[in-house]
Amino acid sequence: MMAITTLGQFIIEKQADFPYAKGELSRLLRDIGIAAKLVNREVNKAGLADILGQQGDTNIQGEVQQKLDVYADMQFINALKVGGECCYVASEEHEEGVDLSMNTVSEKAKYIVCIDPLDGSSNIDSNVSIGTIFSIYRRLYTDRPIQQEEILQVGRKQVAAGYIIYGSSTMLVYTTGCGVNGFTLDPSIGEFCLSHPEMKIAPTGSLYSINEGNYSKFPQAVKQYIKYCQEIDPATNRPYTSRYIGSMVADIHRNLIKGGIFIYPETSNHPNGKLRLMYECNPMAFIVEQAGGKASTGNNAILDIQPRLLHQRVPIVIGSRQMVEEVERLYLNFPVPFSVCYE
Ligand code: AHM
Ligand code: MG
Repeated sequence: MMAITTLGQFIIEKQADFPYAKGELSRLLRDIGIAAKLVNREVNKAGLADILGQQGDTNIQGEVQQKLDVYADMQFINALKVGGECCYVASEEHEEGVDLSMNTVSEKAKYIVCIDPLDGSSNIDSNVSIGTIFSIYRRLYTDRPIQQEEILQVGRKQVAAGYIIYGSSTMLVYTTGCGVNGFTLDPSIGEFCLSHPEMKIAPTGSLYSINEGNYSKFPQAVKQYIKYCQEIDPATNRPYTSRYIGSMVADIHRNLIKGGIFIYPETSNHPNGKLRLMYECNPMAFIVEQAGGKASTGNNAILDIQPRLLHQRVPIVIGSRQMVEEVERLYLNFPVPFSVCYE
């Protein structure tokens, strides 16, 4: 029988690789893992409990909040508050971040967490996979109240990032900058168990994921790439297969396993795209790059964008390295026609 490694054991083993680590990041990851299990429990019984449907409030993006969004946000923030390792949470559900540094337990906390507690929530009512995305930064100063520049750090400064996918099984996938590992929740023991060690994305693949309904609003480079995906060329395994769930975590997770590309570009009516830099694009970019893939706006590496706003949107092209590079080549031929300003 194969020995099981739980997420908790794995985190502790990895901490031993860093002799000066004091365990704070390990505890923070553990806290996120615990909250994920609580959210998973509610997601799983969503059709049974009176938790499906909308809460009646809108979040700062003007989107209607689903009840589960609110529940997930509360669980993650509570776990981070009680855990004491995080001093500030930037969440998709809050216009301003949540400052935890006033709590005695977190006043010396060294970490900042950016989180989308429940991404793809428009899929909840139809039982389609949804996810949580998180990103962790180290504080720059510990002798003053939290500064804006500490919250808006460039993606390359992430110390850890991960996602949880609530799908046909529930998985937690994360990186601390030394590769990517995936854990599947075993409901019989209530533990995330190492199931996908050292995940790697294939250099190329045959899946492309994009909301083609927006085709007429896409920039020329993306239109050309879609044509390229649909052309017949047995040498490059084309035509590719189109797969789009409409849940970023699920789309990127599938492409990570099978090889492929996910694109949410700028459009004529949304010149900065839809997805948010701080808690959607940066963490997914860190994970995919750590797995050997690439993440770009079409012109620039996602991880090199200097954030200016907490809820800033950016176009994203992410996945198998060679596929992303093909899109970048097309962007060189067709410069962005819209006024992309990454805000
Ligand atoms: P959300 O944060 O409001 O859930 O929106 C993000 C989601 C992503 O998961 C997904 O890739 C995208 O929105 C789908 O958008 P669209 O319906 O425009 O294709
Ligand atoms: Mg989201």
